[in-house]
Formats: sequence, C-alpha cells, structure tokens
Amino acid sequence: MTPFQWQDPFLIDQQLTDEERQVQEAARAYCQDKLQTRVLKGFREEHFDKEIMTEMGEMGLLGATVAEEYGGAAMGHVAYGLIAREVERVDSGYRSAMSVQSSLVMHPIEAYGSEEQKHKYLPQLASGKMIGCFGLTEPDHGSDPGGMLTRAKKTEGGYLLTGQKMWITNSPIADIAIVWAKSDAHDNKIKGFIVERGTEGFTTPTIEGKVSLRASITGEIVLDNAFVPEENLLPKASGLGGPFGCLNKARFGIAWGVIGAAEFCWHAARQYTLDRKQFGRPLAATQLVQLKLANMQTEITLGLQAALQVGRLMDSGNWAPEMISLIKRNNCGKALDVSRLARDMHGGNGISDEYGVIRHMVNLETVNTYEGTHDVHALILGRAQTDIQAFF
Ligand code: TGC
Ligand code: FAD
Repeated sequence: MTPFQWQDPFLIDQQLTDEERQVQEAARAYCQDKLQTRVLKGFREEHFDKEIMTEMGEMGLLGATVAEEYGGAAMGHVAYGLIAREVERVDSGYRSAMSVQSSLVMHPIEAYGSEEQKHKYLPQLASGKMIGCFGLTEPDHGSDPGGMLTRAKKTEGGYLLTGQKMWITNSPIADIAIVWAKSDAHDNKIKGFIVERGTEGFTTPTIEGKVSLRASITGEIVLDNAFVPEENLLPKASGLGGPFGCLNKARFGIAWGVIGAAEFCWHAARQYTLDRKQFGRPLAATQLVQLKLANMQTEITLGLQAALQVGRLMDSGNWAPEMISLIKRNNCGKALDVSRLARDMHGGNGISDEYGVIRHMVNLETVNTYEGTHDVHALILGRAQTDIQAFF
C-alpha cells in the first residue's frame, strides 16, 4: 500500500519519464511566475501580450514535437500535453496561442511543407519571433469545413486567394497564416497555403466583444485576390485530411490543457470551502460539498489518465483519430462541468474575476466548441461504431 495522494490519485507523476517531469516543472514554473501574474489584466482589457510568444519560444514551449533541426524540441506527445496542461492551468487563451503555433502552424509546415519552407519558417516560429495562425473555419462553414467557399485560382507564378475565414486565433497579430482553400488547379481539392503579412488583399480584422477567451486575440482573415506564390503552397497536403491532420495534434493538446483548467477550479473550490464557514463550520465539512469535490477529483483523474494513455499510443504510432475525439470531447465536457461546479461553490465570490473560476468557466465554453464541438465528436464516435454517417 501507499498513502493516497488526493491531488494525484493515480500517481500520474510516477508514470512520467524523467525528461517529461523536467518539462512539466519548467513549464509550471514559467506559467505560474510569468503568466498567472498578467492574466487578470489581459482578460479584463481583452488584450494578448505578444511577448508571451517570445517568452514561450525561449522556454522551448513552441513546437514541442517538431524536429530539432527546424528549431523544435523533438519531444514526445506526452511532453506536449504536459505543457498544454500547465499553460491552460493559467488560461485557455494562452494555451490557444501555444497550440495554434505548435500544432496548427508548425506541424503542417513540418508535415506537408517543402524543405525550403521548413527552413524558412520553422526556426522563427519556434522562437516565437514569428507568429502564425490557422484559417479553416468560415462564417457559413464551421462544423462542415468541407463546404468551404474560399478559392485559390491559378495564375502565373502562383495563386489568387479569395474568401473569408472567421474566428481565427491570433490572426490580427500573425506574421503568416496557414489558409485552407479549394484550388482550381487541383481538381477543386482543399490545399494549404502560407500567406505572409503584407500580401496585398490580405487583411485580418479583430473580433471584439468576446465574453470568453478574452486574454487571447481572435480575428477574421479576409482574402481579396491575395497573390500567393507557388513556393508557398504546402505541397504534401491534399483534401480535408490536410487540416484534420493538424487538428489531431491540437485536439490532443486540448484534452490535456482542459485538465489543467479543471485542476485550477477543483483546487480553488477545495481551498475556498475549507476556508469559508457557514452555519458555524467550514463548507467543506458538509456532505454535499464533499460529494462535489469527489466528483471533480474522479473526472479529472480519469481524464488525465486517458490523455496519458492516448499520448503513449501516439508516441508509439499506435493511435487512431477517434481516440483523440473521445478524449477531446470527454475532457472538455468534464472540465466545463468542474468549472461550473467550482463557480457555484464560491457563492457570490465565484462571479468575481479575482477568483479565476468564472474566467476558466467562460473560457471552457469556447474550448468545448472549437476544434470540433462536443456533439460533432459524438457523431465521429457514433460513426466509428455504427458505420453510419449521421452528420446530415
Ligand atoms: P470525412 O468524410 O469524415 O473526412 C474527409 C477526409 O478527411 C479525412 N479525415 C481525417 N484525416 C485525418 N485525421 C482526421 N481526424 C480525419 N477526419 C477525417 C478522411 O479520411 C477523409 O479523407 P479522404 O482522403 O477520404 O477525403 O469529412 P466530413 O466532411 O464528413 O467531416 C465531418 C466532420 C464533422 C468529422 C469534420 O468535418 C469535423 O471534424 N468538423 C469539425 C471542424 C473542426 O474541428 N474545425 C476546427 C477549426 S480549427 C480550430 O477550431 C482551432 S481553435 C485553436 C485554438 O485556438 O486553440
Ligand atoms: P456550427 O457548426 O454552426 O455549430 C452550431 C451548433 O450546431 C453546435 O452546437 C454544433 O455542435 C451543432 N451542430 C453542427 N453540426 C451538427 C450536426 N450535423 N448534427 C448535430 N448538431 C450539429 N477556427 C479556425 O479555423 N481557426 C482558429 O484558430 C479558430 N479559433 C477559434 C477561436 C475561438 C475563440 C472560437 C470561438 C472559435 C475558433 N475557431 C477557429 C472556430 C471553431 O472551430 C468553430 O467555431 C467550431 O468548429 C464550430 O463551428 P461554428 O461556430 O460554425 O458552429
């Protein structure tokens, strides 16, 4: 027997390698020292501090799985997940910035790009000196990106891109955008393009007034006959499998990240109910509160163990996208439940941004929606077990 560790019931820490534990400790120290201290201001002022990207770059937190020759850290998926968990323990918006850069910008360039593209962009992206964004969603095509309207028209020396992308993390501050468009030169198949800031006909208006992910910057991408040279086409991606290959990585990171947000809310609720007295004794002495704490602990522990297992399977090459749908869906839904419970357990104080729980709660509403909504992942899992497509 061993003493029960309430914060880590399944001894996840012991299941990590030494290298993974070091990554976790370094990421935690940076996030608590440098991110936790600025998140309240960022959230209140709806502001994302670009320096965060260079700081993360210096810490080696960008492109964790990308090869060292391109500036990445060449670590495994579990290490990437651990980074996401520490960043999102502070704020889902900061994790968004990290995962878009790593999984949705660096990964497609590494997986689908030419050697020239890899050398030109990846080291700069890994350092955070260059910021990227990923444009798949459109105003009228969110869950069904296959219906996208953005077009690439072949012209001399390249392509003219026209269309609109919506809800794009980091687009207003991005130096490059990975844009997915149907290309007339490729039988109307979806192709990926690297669009550089400064391209005529390429603009990125900011979306204001978000109630969720306020410490992250979100915008549109508007393309009006924007010329993209041939050398900026991602040569090895064709069809929806291109963007989905990136989403597999990002969704995996999210499944870890939301556990960090849920852990923050659980620990805060535990401490608050230990400190707060009503009816002459701590709230934590009541059966209802202990039931809620036990439920939080159980869901977080199961979600974390599942994420670790999928990470190990990804590292050994023994994985399927549906595994990622399962943990993305489950962990986001459960983290949202935990945050709502924690908000409630803080009583009136729970609605104050000073306590952090309502910020996590509203953030998790977005995380439950982006990268495939909770219900879309249910349909992916339903299809996998019935062989029946139920999207339409
Ligand atoms: P379907 O027929 O299922 O598939 C079309 C083609 O794509 C391939 N594919 C995959 N390949 C690799 N990994 C996956 N996970 C894949 N899923 C599908 C598939 O094999 C097929 O290939 P081929 O060669 O046969 O053509 O396509 P469908 O149109 O029926 O898709 C349905 C559905 C619902 C599964 C899919 O469209 C979906 O997942 N929708 C959700 C959309 C989504 O996740 N959008 C995310 C936008 S990016 C974002 O939110 C970033 S937020 C980042 C942040 O801030 O952190
Ligand atoms: P819809 O697809 O219109 O869905 C609306 C509702 O209908 C949902 O509840 C959904 O589950 C349900 N629904 C849809 N289809 C079905 C069906 N067949 N059966 C049953 N129910 C269904 N996208 C990017 O490309 N890049 C980014 O960087 C990015 N960042 C984002 C940042 C933020 C803050 C947000 C909010 C979104 C971001 N997105 C990004 C977009 C995100 O991926 C989409 O919002 C998401 O895929 C859902 O699409 P939608 O908003 O059009 O909703």
